[in-house]
Order: sequence, then structure tokens, then C-alpha cells
Amino acid sequence: MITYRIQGHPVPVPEQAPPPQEGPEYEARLAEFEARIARGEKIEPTDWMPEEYRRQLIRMISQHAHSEIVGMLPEGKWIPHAPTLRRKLILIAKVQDEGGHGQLLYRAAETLGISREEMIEAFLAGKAKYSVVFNYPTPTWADVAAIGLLIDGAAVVNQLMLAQGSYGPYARAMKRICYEESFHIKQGYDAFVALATGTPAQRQMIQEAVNRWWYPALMLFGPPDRDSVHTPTLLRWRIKTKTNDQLRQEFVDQYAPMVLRLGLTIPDPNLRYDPETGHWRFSEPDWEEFWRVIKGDGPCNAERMAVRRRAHEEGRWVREALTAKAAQRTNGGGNGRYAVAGL
Ligand code: FAQ
Repeated sequence: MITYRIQGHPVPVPEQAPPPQEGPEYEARLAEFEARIARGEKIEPTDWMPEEYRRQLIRMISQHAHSEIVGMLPEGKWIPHAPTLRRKLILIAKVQDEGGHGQLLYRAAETLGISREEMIEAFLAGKAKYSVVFNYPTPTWADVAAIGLLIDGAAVVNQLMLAQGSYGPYARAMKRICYEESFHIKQGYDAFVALATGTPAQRQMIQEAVNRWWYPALMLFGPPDRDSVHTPTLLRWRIKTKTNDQLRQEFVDQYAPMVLRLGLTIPDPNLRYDPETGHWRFSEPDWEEFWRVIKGDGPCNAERMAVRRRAHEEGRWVREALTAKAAQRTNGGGNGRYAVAGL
């Protein structure tokens, strides 16, 4: 039986037979479900939904949550080395936001009947994916600026689309996350401009970072539509409202001119504005590299997974203490003051 969780708490669901996934009753429910989506209604956790809709959402939202958590690492490494106190404070806030986004997303996925523990277990066992982009290194401070502009920029292009999606808890989480991500782009742009308009050495640093991050930013949108196995299903149920290639094009149209205006170059000899279509033409990333890195053979995959596994082990005692305290509370023990504080 499926146990729903809302805000982390299990919600009792009446005993019921597993929902039929074929036959006339299923077809009628499916038609009503799709009509609701066509009317722009949001699907909520206790509403009927096809199991494939649930499965796709769990896959995508949990991958997204893992990406936010792993996404803290490439920039987090620079917190002790930020060039000024102001930059350090901003970066701490930004990295902390990414952690918060991960929590919000795990919560959204929990409303579909999977527990956070199950999701994290799958991730630590290497069974669940996270965004390929976070397997690339950040050797200089300029990489933090390039991530702030290009990776956060790409994430926002993707997430503004997801905020229009049909599943209520995910769409609402996306709206909130997009507000914070917009701040992230501003901080990225500010750091980026400071380097691009700085000394020759600083300009060279940011140029080299752009050279490193341009193609990973394009990869964030996923494989080309011709190889995207999930896009047709996701579009059908408005989990996604645009394809990977459409979003990649939107990103290039928006961000290529921004980088070029600062007098920097983009490592793509085919990049040019096409006045006939009003769009920028560009080269696709190396898709062989994309799949190789997803499969684990990227510059930082092993390091990222090792850090997450260690953090999980080091946090075990906290989880155990919280679970023990919660059990004590349920059994009538503990005192109200601490119970309210959740300790
Ligand atoms: N990386 O059929 P499609 C962020 C996998 S958040 C790794 O096209 P779909 C914030 C895909 O899972 C960044 N794997 O899949 C931040 C599937 O494998 P599966 C993360 C990828 O779902 C900023 C297979 O390839 N954002 O950056 C990737 O239609 C700065 C076939 O692909 C999200 O997760 C990839 N890039 O489209 C944090 C948004 N692309 O599952 C810190 C939610 C594809 O069958 C600092 N997700 N794969 O084993 C989505 O929008 C979509 O899932 C896509 C992929 C667009 C990622």
C-alpha cells in the first residue's frame, strides 16, 4: 500500500486495492486526469494519478534534489578562499540556499509515497542520478563566478518551465526556488563582471572559466530531443512544458550575448546570431562525454560521491538521536519544551 507523506508526516490512506492500470475504469480515470491537466489544474498528492506519472515525478524530483545537494560542493569548496568578506558571506548564503532547495525537493517527492531515506539510499548506492554538471572541477575563484552566471542561469531557464508543471507540490517548490535562484544569478553576474572588467589576469581567469563551463551549462538541459526518452511522456502530462532542445536554445539566446558583451569569447566557432530566425546558432556539446560522465567517468564523480557518503556517515548519530527522541515523544516521554523545538 502507498503511504503518502505531506510535510514529512505520513498521511493515513484508507485500505484500498492497488489502483488498476488498465481496463475501462482506468481509461475513464485517465481521461479525467488528462482533462484536468489540459484545463491547467494542478494535481495534488491525494488525487488519482497514473502510476507512470508518479514514477516519472519521483525519478525527476529526486534527481533534482540530489543535484541541489551535490551542487553545493563545487562552490562550497571556495567558501574559505573567497576573495573578500562580502563575497564569502554571499557565497555561504548561496550554498546554504542550495541545501534548502534539496530539502524542499525531497519533501515534494515524499508526497508521492517515497521516503527520503529510500531516495538517499538509492543516491548513495549510485542507483540514482544527479546533474552531470556537478562532476566538473572548480580550480579557480572565476569558476564560482562562471557557475553563478551560467549554471544558475541554465537552472533558472529550466526551472521557470518546471514551475508551470502539472504537479502542485513540485510546481510550488519551483516557484520559491526560482526566486532564490534569481538572486544567485545576480551574485554570479556581479562576480563575473568584476573579473571581466578587472586586470588582464582577472580577465584571463574568467575567460578560462567560461571555456570550462560553457558546454556543461548546455548539458544541464539533458540529451538532445532525438535521444530524450522521457520527454514525450513528460510533455503529455505537463511535467515538462518544453523540450530539452527548446530550453537549451532559450539559454543560448539569453546568455551568449551577455558573455560576448563583456568582451569575452565563447569556445564555439559556430556560434553566431541568425537574423533570419532571431536565434543564436551554436554547436552541441560532446554527447559521448555527457553519457560517459553520467555513467561515472567524469573528472569529479568519485570525489563528489565520496564526500556525500562520508557526510552521510558523519551525520548518522544526529539522525539516530532525532529518531530516538521522536520515538520517546510518541511513547509519551520527553518534555513539551524540547518536543516543540524538535530535539
Ligand atoms: N545530468 O529522457 P531525458 C541546479 C538523464 S539543479 C544527469 O532527456 P528528462 C541548481 C535522465 O535522468 C540541476 N543525467 O530525461 C544549482 C535520464 O536517465 P534516467 C538539476 C541526465 O528527465 C545551480 C536520461 O538521461 N536540475 O543546477 C541529465 O526528460 C548551481 C535520459 O534523459 C534538474 O534536475 C543531466 N543533465 O530530462 C545547484 C531539473 N539530463 O532517469 C547548485 C529537473 C538527462 O532514465 C549550483 N529535471 N539525464 O536514468 C529535468 O528538468 C529533466 O529531468 C532533465 C532531463 C532536463 C534534467
